[in-house]
Amino acid sequence: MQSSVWPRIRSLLPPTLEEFPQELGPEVDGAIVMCMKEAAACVYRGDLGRCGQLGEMIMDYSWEKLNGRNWRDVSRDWRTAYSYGCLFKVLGDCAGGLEFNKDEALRVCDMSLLLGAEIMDNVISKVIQILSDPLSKDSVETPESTTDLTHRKQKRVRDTQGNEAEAEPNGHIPEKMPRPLTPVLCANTTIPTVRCPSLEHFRQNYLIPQEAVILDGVIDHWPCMKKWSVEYIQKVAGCRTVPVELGSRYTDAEWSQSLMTVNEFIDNYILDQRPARRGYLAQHQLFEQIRELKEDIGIPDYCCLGEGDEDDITINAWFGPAGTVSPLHQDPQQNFLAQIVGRKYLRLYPVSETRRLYPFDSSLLHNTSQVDIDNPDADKFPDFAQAAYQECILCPGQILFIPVKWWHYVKALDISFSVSFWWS
Ligand SMILES: O=C(O)CCC(=O)C(=O)O
Repeated sequence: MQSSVWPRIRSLLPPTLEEFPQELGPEVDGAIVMCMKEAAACVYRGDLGRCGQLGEMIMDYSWEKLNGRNWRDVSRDWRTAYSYGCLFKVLGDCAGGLEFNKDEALRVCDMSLLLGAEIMDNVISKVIQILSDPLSKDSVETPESTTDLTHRKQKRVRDTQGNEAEAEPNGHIPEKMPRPLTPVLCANTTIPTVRCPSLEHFRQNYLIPQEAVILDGVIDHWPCMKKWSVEYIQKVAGCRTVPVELGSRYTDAEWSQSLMTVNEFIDNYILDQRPARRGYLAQHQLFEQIRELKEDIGIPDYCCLGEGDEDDITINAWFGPAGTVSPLHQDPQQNFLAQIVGRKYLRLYPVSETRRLYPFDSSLLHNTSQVDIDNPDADKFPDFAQAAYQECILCPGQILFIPVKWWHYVKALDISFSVSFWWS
């Protein structure tokens, strides 16, 4: 018996083996080229089990090539091979019957989007679309990926302050992350807010003079403003694999990145906020990877004042718990930071203050200040206290314009989802 998705997935492939692309470049070992030819032949003679096995072999072998060197030195040929491995593995999985695990197939597709190269006119994204269709229901759902939170076995109890908390299996109630206090802002440092300014007003008063401003009322019509919540993200993206930043801030030595499903991220870092655990889904590929989320947002109209095309705009997702910090840093493009869920505190310093902010010397961190804004060391950074800044609490529905290269420090005051648009 075959899964119900199989006919739709099969229809994405060329009708004959002869038309199946042989796109592997010269860097790929002959043995892998042979595996790929054999896997393609298996598809057309209906031996999908073998096709899946070969796909897994190609994935494993190319994985070593992808991870054996610096990412920027990895050749596109091996990334292409990795994506073909993923495709064959998923074809094998999807053709299977009862034991077809949709979440595992989605995981493999995401690995291809994250690490591989685009193949066969973006076939992997098309497979994801079919797998994500709620009408394809014959797969095995694994407990970790179920969107229903009630499956979790941990007992809910009350902590010492009467708040509901989850006990660990040994009955210990974990210490909860204290919610950050809402800073009180001073009138003369507060970033001004304007409601729906005209393009010309924004250009004359903020873009040309390079002044920060909060724009109110310009994204009220984006579907995300009504739809997005933790539950919604779980529903549309829970089973998707994404990179997550682990650690309090990227300047810390123990900071790292890890791949996990959105559900794992939400369960372990959003809903379970222990001080020792910090995770941030901060990613510029998220909207390319998860099209359902991209459909919920727009592009701020003011981006048309830039010189680039819409395709040149980088859209980043920032999803994390209260207390998540992005250390003081600057970026090389203009930025519209749109706040969708929760509030964020931001502090901005103009480029002219760079000397007082003590950027790191290293080429990797030259755009990051050494000063810990929450706890500045006046002995090491004596001029920092004199640096002039502006600040704001960015609320849902607002966009903050951060001029190019302005330094910005960000702290989430609530569970927060923001979307930033880097444009020039
Ligand atoms: O929201 C954040 O944590 C950081 C945002 C940011 O740095 C950016 O959009 O450039």
